[in-house]
Amino acid sequence: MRVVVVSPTYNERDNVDAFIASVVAAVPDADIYIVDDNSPDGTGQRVREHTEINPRVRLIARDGPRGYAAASREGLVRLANDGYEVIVTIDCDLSHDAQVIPIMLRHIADGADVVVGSRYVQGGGVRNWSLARRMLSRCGNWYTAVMLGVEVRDCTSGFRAYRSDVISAGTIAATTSNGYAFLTEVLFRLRRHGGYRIVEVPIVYENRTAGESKMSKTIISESMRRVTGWGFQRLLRRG
Ligand SMILES: Nc1nc2c(ncn2[C@@H]2O[C@H](COP(=O)(O)OP(=O)(O)O)[C@@H](O)[C@H]2O)c(=O)[nH]1
Ligand SMILES: [Mg+2]
Repeated sequence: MRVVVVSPTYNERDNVDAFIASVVAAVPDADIYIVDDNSPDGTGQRVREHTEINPRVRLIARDGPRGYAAASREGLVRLANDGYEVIVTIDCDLSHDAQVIPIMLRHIADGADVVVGSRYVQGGGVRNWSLARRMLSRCGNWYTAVMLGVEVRDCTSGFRAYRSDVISAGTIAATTSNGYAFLTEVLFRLRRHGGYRIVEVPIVYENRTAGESKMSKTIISESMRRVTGWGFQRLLRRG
């Protein structure tokens, strides 16, 4: 299988070295793409230095308005078009344990279309997250399940593996979210499309120790608005 690991970054200079090392250790044969939004802290420059010593590492340097969704969409669509068979998405802040990637790849080899690294299945969890952040994540997932009927327990996990046909089907290219709502939108669109096998594997999410979270009120309110909107769309289609 041709596998690529892609990570969107914004101000992750203090994490990117350890991140790349962890992915190389977990999946030495995979290519690694960092999609950087012109980070002011020089993340892109640091990645460029990696590309000179490791040909498996590549940088997609974006210009213009930044956004988790735009960077993820661009990376996924481009890499699917480049002919990779499996695309793994993972955060660069070391919250996601790269050692889980081989487990995800095994599920894909066994016939899964999408594998979601899940905090909310047996064996999964969260370490060092504030109570507020835990509540936000739990409530968000509960609301999403109620509104959208998506059966995935952790809809906002960005640690996933996609068989690239899933991306070529237009479900991901068609997304319109800006923030982390993108992650829910992808699952909602896959569900509406139908016929995809989505598997969850447990992950223990570690809160970042370097750099800052980009979670914001704008991102939270976008998620609430979007999930509510998709929920009503779903009800109307039924009726
Ligand atoms: N390219 C890009 N990456 C982003 C942006 N916002 C967040 N990220 C990356 O997305 C991943 C998750 O973001 P993070 O701030 O850790 O979110 P949290 O874990 O939900 O607090 C990290 O690798 C970030 O660097 C953005 O606007 N553009
Ligand atoms: Mg994070």
